[in-house]
Amino acid sequence: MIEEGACEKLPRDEEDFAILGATPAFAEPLHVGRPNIGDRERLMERIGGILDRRRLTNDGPLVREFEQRVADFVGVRHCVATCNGTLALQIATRAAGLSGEAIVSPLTFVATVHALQWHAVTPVFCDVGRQTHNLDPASVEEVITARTSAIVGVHLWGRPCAIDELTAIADRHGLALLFDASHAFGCSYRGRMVGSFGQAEVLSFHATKFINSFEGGAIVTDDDAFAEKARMMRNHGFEDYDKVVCVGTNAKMTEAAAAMGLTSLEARDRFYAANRRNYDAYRAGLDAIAGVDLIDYDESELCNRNYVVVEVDESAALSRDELQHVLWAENVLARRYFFPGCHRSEPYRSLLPEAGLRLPEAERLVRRLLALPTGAAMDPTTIAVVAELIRRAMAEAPRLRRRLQATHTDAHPSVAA
Ligand code: T4K
Repeated sequence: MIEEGACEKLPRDEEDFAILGATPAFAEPLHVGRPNIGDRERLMERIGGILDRRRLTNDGPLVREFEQRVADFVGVRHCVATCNGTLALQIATRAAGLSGEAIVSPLTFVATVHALQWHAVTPVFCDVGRQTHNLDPASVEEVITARTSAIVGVHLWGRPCAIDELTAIADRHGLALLFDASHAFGCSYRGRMVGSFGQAEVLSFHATKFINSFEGGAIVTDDDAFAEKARMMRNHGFEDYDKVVCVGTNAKMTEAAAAMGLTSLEARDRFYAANRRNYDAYRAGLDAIAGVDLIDYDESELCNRNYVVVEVDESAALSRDELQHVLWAENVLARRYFFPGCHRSEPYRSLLPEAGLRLPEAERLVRRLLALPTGAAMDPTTIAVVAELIRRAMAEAPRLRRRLQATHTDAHPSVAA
């Protein structure tokens, strides 16, 4: 079974739009990031087992099992599960011994950059490729200085970075190479699973991710020493009872999170299939709408397709922001990931006020990208309606724009809603 959603479409005149006063197309909000849910009975059984065992956290049996399953799936020796991806990034930053500067994409969720700043490593923003949305290797070379200690790549939307090129640059300059693979669990690069590259990669199992553990994350690596350090840092630096050997934090994954993670992982084939089917439905529905381009995934690789992202360019009848307003009024809560770009978010905006000048492609993309709802809670019938709304909105742009200009505002719809 793939279709779990069956989002209720409300009856109304086809000529109408909610932004013009009609009933919204959908009764309930369609979210980007509606969680994928695995087998409920299996989850409840596991939760029951946790209560019976009274082992709730700190390296419990379900966490260990989850770590083993993730490591096997990715094809690495070690998985250190954490309570979220952000702490996994922070621990990876410290375990890799980063200092000085680290090169990072501005087009990512802000946690990637905060993790560096949190450890007093200065993020140096580097531009992304127009097509790939990931770090542009040529631009990476240009921003390496004597203070650079690392490159931190992000596999945005699940599309792997130029891993071979970044590895070559890191090797040539003696830099650490880490990847934020929060979007790319379950994706492959040249036939090998993402998670197995660089010194270590970081995963997120947040509720909105392909595989979720409510909240959760992990560091995956083949480096024995790195894994050992990360494991201790996750638990306050304890090597053993009464023996603290390094600085640490509390980033432990709970047993309940591992129960959800294991249950999600078991359902991954269904999630792959749902996302594939949703992506194809968007591809069909958005076909040949001027200025609206759905991003591609490499058909020869395994991909979770957990993000459905369109670029709305200047040739579109409505701007990205105008389209977003129209969709929000219909209860389609499309998101401007990752507007306005990390370099324009505090504290980086104040620390590096000129950064945008060196980032023309990222600046261009943050004004164009729009993420649309997908995941197992969506279904092709609902997606056909969303796509048709976009098509009709573009066709009736002048009427809609007049209303948008009359009623507001540059306010983001989430503020107005
Ligand atoms: N690196 C990258 C590249 C990342 O994308 C992320 C996380 C991280 C690192 C850090 O990993 P974690 O520390 O989070 O494990 C969300 C998520 O909070 C964030 O985890 C995620 N990236 C980012 C892309 O999206 P928001 O503020 O957009 O959304 P949020 O959590 O409010 O969820 C979006 C919508 O999804 C909600 O409005 C409603 C729906 N939703 C959400 C949750 C949590 C549900 O229906 N049920 C839910 O339980 O940041």
